[in-house]
Amino acid sequence: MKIKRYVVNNMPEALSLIKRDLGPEAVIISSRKVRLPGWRGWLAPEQLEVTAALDEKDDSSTQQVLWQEERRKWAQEIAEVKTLLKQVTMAQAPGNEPGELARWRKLLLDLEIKAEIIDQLLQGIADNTGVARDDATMRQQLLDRVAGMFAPGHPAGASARVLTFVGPTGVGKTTTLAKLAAQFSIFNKRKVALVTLDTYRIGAVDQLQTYGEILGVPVEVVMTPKELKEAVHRHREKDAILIDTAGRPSKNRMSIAELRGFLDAIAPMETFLVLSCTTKNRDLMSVVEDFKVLNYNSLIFTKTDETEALGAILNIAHATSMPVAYVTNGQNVPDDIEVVDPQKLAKMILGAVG
Ligand SMILES: Nc1nc2c(ncn2[C@@H]2O[C@H](COP(=O)(O)OP(=O)(O)O)[C@@H](O)[C@H]2O)c(=O)[nH]1
Ligand SMILES: [Mg+2]
Repeated sequence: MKIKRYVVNNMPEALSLIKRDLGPEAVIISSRKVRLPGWRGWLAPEQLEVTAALDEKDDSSTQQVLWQEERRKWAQEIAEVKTLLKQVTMAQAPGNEPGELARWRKLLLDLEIKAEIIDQLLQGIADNTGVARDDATMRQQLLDRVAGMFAPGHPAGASARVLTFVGPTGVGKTTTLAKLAAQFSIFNKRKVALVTLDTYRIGAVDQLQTYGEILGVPVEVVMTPKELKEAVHRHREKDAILIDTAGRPSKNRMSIAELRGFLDAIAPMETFLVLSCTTKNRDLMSVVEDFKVLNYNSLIFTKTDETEALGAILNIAHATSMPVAYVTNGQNVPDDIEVVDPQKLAKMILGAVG
């Protein structure tokens, strides 16, 4: 600290001297009236003694450093809040997503995967700045997430002895049954019998009988629950009995209830709900509801060869929590059928997107 003392006639004189010597930052630390020493002091007018000081430590620059540090902290905190807000709005308003994530959402929508499922698939998949990862990483993560949404596959029909195929008209029940009958009897060397309840449609019995003849397996046509029970009993030594049903318009509860009467008579081990990938999502949703009374326990999707967008498989499997046992991809018996598991389904649905 620099201290200086002045003896002056008045305060304005002191102030100008202090300013000249110590600069504008100096402060007055004391002032008092004094007389000059000796007899002359008594004759002359009183003088003013002013002591001023200047703190040489540069306070202003220290203050500035502190202020800058404070500002840096604030800026950092604001940035963090901004990122957080961005993530929250992103989750709530898909329209605000960064370009990459919005592009992925569009790709998934094009596959006809439901918006709620897409939300789940994309949730938290971006890095913490809200930017989607690179394509390969995104694709792999989506494959894992889609696979994770499927109920674990089970070796469909591998050991079940009585298998029933239910579902709407024309989805491919009889064709799928024939494909499986061929696989079981030709490749797995299992003893197979076919039973049909489909006596509604002209040609339905013929269709199954033709397959039976080609494969060399017996075909039973039954008209009542009692006949069904007897037919199943007659083939008790078979490894697999595959039961075909008439397609029910899913809105016709009477006919679904009637079918239930047949199934109750035999309590099948495996009931497949057969659905076509070419059916609209909305209609598929009502089919899975309407057929619930038949206690189906796994799903088969047909006609994957007729559409590019297989999102329906995920939508329905997710809504029903049922495993998907098979998908079929063409009219050829017995080749156009595949056993599937969650990983395979994920690859099939995502296809080449990304
Ligand atoms: N493209 C294609 N057609 C299929 C598939 N499965 C069945 N179909 C055809 O769909 C039509 C109806 O099949 P069908 O088995 O009689 O159906 P159902 O009424 O459910 O028994 C037939 O022309 C089949 O050849 C498939 O996976 N892909
Ligand atoms: Mg049929």
